Amino acid sequence: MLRWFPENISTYGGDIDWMFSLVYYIVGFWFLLTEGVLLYCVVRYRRQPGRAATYVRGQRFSELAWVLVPAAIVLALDLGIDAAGGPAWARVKEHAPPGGVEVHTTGKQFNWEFTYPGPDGVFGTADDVTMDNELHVPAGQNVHLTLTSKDVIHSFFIPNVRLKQDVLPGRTIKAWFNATKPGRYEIACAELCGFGHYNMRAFLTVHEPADYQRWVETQWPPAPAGAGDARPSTVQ
Ligand SMILES: [Cu+2]
Repeated sequence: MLRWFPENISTYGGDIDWMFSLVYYIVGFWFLLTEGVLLYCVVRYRRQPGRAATYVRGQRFSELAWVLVPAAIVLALDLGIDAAGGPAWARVKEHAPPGGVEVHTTGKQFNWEFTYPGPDGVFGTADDVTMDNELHVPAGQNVHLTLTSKDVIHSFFIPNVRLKQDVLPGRTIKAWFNATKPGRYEIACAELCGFGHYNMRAFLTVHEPADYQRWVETQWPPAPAGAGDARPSTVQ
């Protein structure tokens, strides 16, 4: 595994790291091999007195093979990587597990805005709770994000969770994660989005479930008298 990565705290992070390592080692191997061959040829066939360069027209099959064989190898490796990474990709991008906490996330120059449904459990009502640059979630539970942008293209990136998703104005995109280790982690924008891009930084706080419940009780407004309080259902 690649040791310089930030600590993985998400349930699918191991799959992402495995895919990254696979690509890294395959590309690394071929990079070293091809650069080695290139250096060898540069030295071995350097200009020498009395030796004329050979003009290769690339018409014979033995000459074409220098292009076709590497192209076939690259294609085979690409397909192999696709096949190996397919299940992990489907798990992360296509089959979000049900249940857990839902947060609407909006990118804007130059903040991340997080909106919770509030005590009534419904988005778009008066008791919604919105915070700039603070995402709080319970450990060990699915977190479903609905991502959009108010202005330009941003990219929502939590390195420790191995989640990176482009955020586009005019579109809502779903993403999910399940963070297993309580703590405070950095959220960044990974798309150059304007002069304040460098400062588009937020934090993910992963709480123990009981602490998350306490956070909800202290940070969210109380449920109005007589109205149902949907808060307990946010933590199963
Ligand atoms: Cu941005």
